[in-house]
Amino acid sequence: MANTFGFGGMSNHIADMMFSKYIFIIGANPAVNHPVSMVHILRAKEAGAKIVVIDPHFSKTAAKADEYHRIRSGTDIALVYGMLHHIISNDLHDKKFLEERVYGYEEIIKEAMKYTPEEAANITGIPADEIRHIAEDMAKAKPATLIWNQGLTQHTVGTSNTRIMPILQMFLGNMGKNGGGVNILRGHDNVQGSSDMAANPDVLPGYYSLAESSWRHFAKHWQVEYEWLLSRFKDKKMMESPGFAHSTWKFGVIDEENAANNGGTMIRALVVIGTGMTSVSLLELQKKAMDKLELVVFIDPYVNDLAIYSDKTDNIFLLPAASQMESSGSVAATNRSYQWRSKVMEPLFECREDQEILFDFAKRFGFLEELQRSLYKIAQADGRKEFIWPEDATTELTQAVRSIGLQGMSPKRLKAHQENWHMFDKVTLAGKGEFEGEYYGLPWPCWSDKHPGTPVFYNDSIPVMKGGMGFRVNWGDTSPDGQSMFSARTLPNAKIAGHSFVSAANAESLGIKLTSEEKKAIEGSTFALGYGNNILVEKALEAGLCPYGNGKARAVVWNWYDKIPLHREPLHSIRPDLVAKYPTFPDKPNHYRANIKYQSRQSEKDWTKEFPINMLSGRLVSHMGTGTETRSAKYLAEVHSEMFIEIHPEKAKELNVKDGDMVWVYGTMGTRALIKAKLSYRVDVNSVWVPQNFSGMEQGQSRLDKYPEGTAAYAIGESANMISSYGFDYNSACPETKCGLCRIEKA
Ligand SMILES: Nc1nc2c(c(=O)[nH]1)N[C@H]1C(S)=C(S)[C@@H](COP(=O)(O)OP(=O)(O)OC[C@H]3O[C@@H](n4cnc5c(=O)[nH]c(N)nc54)[C@H](O)[C@@H]3O)O[C@H]1N2
Ligand SMILES: Nc1nc2c(c(=O)[nH]1)N[C@H]1C(S)=C(S)[C@@H](COP(=O)(O)OP(=O)(O)OC[C@H]3O[C@@H](n4cnc5c(=O)[nH]c(N)nc54)[C@H](O)[C@@H]3O)O[C@H]1N2
Ligand SMILES: [Mo]
Repeated sequence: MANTFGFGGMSNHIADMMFSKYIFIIGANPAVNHPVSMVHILRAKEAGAKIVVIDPHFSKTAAKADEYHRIRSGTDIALVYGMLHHIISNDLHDKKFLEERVYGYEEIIKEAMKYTPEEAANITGIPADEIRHIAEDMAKAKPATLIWNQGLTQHTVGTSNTRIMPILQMFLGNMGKNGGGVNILRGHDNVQGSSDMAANPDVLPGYYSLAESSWRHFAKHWQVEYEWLLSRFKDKKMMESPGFAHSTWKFGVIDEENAANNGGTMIRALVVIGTGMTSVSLLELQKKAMDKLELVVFIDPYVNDLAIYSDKTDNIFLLPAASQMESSGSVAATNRSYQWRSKVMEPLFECREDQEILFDFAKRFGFLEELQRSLYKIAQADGRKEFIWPEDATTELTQAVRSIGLQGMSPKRLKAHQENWHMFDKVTLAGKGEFEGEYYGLPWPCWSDKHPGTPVFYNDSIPVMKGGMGFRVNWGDTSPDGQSMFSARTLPNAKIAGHSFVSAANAESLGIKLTSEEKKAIEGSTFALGYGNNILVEKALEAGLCPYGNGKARAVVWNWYDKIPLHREPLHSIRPDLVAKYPTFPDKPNHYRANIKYQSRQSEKDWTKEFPINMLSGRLVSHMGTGTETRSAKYLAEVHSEMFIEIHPEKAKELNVKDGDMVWVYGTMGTRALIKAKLSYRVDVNSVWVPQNFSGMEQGQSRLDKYPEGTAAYAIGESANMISSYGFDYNSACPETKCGLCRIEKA
C-alpha cells in the first residue's frame, strides 16, 4: 500500500524469495491463492529458508510451514508491537538503517514499549513466549522477507496493517535487499496494472493526486483543454474529491443523507465492468440499491452474479464483454513487471472487447473525439492515419505516467521480453545476450528507454541507472516538526546525499548540467509534471540521482488520523472487554462520499451477546472471486460444488450440529444464510470460516430462475457477504470481511 513509502505494490519479486532465510507469511494463503508463488516459497524452503505462518485459520500454507501460530483476527498490529518490544529491548534492531533512512521511528519505539509480549499475547491469543521466539528468530535471520495479502487489508485497520509490516522490516534492516522486503501477493490477473491505471476513486493514473496540477498534466497529454475536463464535473471541488468506492456506492443510492457528499444528488445509474459485485460486503444493501436505480448495465463475459439478485424487471442490461483470451495489451504482474499479452482468438459471438464498448459509450455521450485525440496524435507521429489498439494506448501511458516511471515500457520492449522468456534468469530476472542490463518485464520504475527496470525497491547501494533507488520524497522536504525528509545516504555516482525530487527549479543545484536549449525544453516542469520530453529525468539519471528524490520513509504519517499504526479492536469484536482500551475510530463523514459509522456502531451494544461467534472468510483453490467464472466451468464447479461453513467440533457439539447438517448463520445486519456445516479443527472454538466464492442463493432461496436461459452456473450457494458485518477501512474503505460476528442455529 501507498503510505509508508509512497507507492503501491510488492517491493521485491516472487523468485527473489530464493535469497530469503526466513519467510514470514501473515494474512496470506499462497498454497491456495497463489500456487505459483507457493512453488517459489517451497523451493526457498528446500534451500533452507524457514517458513512461518500467522493466521487465525490453519490454512494449506500453514500445513506446509515450519511454524504455525494462530492469531485472533484483526490483531496483527498488536503482534508486531509485541515483537518490536522484544526486538528493541534486546537491541536486535538496525539502528543505522533507522537513523539514516526512516523518519519518526522514535514514535514507533514509544508505542512498542506499551506492548509487552504479555500484553500482545492477551490481545492476539499467541502466547508471550511464542511472540518472543518469533521476534528473535526473525531478527536474527538475515535477510527475512514478509508476505501479506487480504488477511491484513480487509479490516477497519487494514491500511494501518499495511504500514506496520514495512515498519517491522525497516526495524530489521530488511528493506532494499534481495531476499528481504514486503511481498504483497496481489489478487486478480493485472490488479497491479489496474491500480497503476487508477482503478481507485481517489487518484489519476500513476497515483497522481486529484489536484489541479495533475489534471492539467493529463489534459496536456490527452490533448484536451483543462477547462473542458473541468466542464465534465459539477464543479472544481467535485473534480478534486474522491468518488464513491466499490464498497460505498450503495449508500449513495439508498441513504438520502449522502446526497450532500455527491454534489447534492443521489446515484441514479450504475455501470459495472469487470467486477463481480456479490464480493462486496452487505450484499442485501447492494440488492436494495440496485433495485432502486433507474438504470443498471453489466459489461461482463458472464452473467454478472449481482444481476441475478435483482428483482428489477426493466432497465437492466447485460453487455457481453470479450475475455482476456480475446484481447491483448500490457498487463502488470504482482511484482510491477509489465508483460505483453497476445490475443489467442477473436471475440466469439456478439462479445466485444471492453474498450470497444467504452468507445461506443463515449460516442453516444458525445466525447469520442476528445477521448481518442491523443491516440490519433501518436499514430500521426508515426506516419499513420489510424491508431493501433492497444499499442498506441501503451505508448500514451509511457508518455503521461511519469510519477512511477513507466517511460521505459514501450510496446516494442515489452513484446521483445515476452517473446524471449528464455533470455532472462529465473531467479534474478536479469536478461542475457541482447537483454543484458534489463530485468524481465521492466518492473517500474523504468525511467527511460535505457533504464533496466527496478526488481527490488529502495536498494540505495546500486546506481539508479542499474535499478537502485531511495525512498520517495513526496510530502515536502521537511516534516511539520522541521526535520529533514532526506536520506542521510548518498546513491552511488551521485554527488549529494538525500535530495528532493528533481525539477527544473532545482536541477542545477542538484548538480545536473543543462544547456540553454534543454532548460527551455523543461521549463516549469518536475520529473512527473508538465512536459512532453524525458530530458530532465535522463539528466538526473546521468547525475546518479533518483528522479523522485532520495528521501526517508515515513513511520509517522502526519496527515492521517492514526499517525502511527495503532491497534484498534474490530468493529464487531469477539473481545468486547478490550474495546474500552482499544476503541475503533470515530465515525467518518464523507468517506468516499458516504457517511460511515465506526464508534457509534461499535458502541451500539455488546454485539457478542446476540452474535457470539467470530466469522472469518477466505478462498478455495478451484474458484475465483465471486466464482462467477469458475462455477460456470463444469469441472471446477465439481471440485467445490457447495457452499460450506467450517465449525470447530466442540462448538458444533454445543450447537447440536453434526457434520453435513444445514445451519442458519445469522449476521449482525439482520440477514441470514443457509449453509452446510463442515466440522473442522482448522478454526478455533470461537470462530467459523466461510469461502467467499459462492453466490446464487439468497437467505435460503435459490436465484437460479433469474439467469437468462442457458447461462446458469453449475454450482450456486449462499454468498459470504450476505452475512458479513458492517465495517470499512478508515482510509481505503475496504470492507472488514476478515472478521465480523455471527450466530449459528441448526436449520
Ligand atoms: N483460487 C483462488 N485464487 C485466488 C483468488 C480466488 O478467489 N481463488 N482470489 C485472488 C484475489 S482477488 C486475491 S486478493 C488473493 C487473496 O489471497 P489471500 O489473501 O491469500 O486470500 P484469503 O484466503 O482471502 O486470506 C488469506 C488468509 O488470511 C487469513 N486471515 C484472515 N484474517 C486474518 C487476520 O486478521 N490476520 C491474519 N494474520 N490473517 C488473517 C485467512 O484465514 C486466510 O488464510 O487471492 C487471489 N487468488
Ligand atoms: N467475505 C469476503 N468478501 C470478499 C473477499 C474475502 O476474502 N471475503 N475478498 C475480496 C477481494 S480481495 C476481491 S478482489 C473481491 C473479488 O473480486 P471480484 O472482482 O468481485 O471477483 P470476480 O468474481 O473475479 O469478478 C470478476 C468479474 O469480471 C468478469 N470478467 C472477467 N474478465 C473480464 C473482462 O475481460 N472484461 C470484463 N468486462 N469483465 C470480465 C467476470 O466474469 C466476473 O464477473 O472479493 C472481495 N470480497
Ligand atoms: Mo482481491
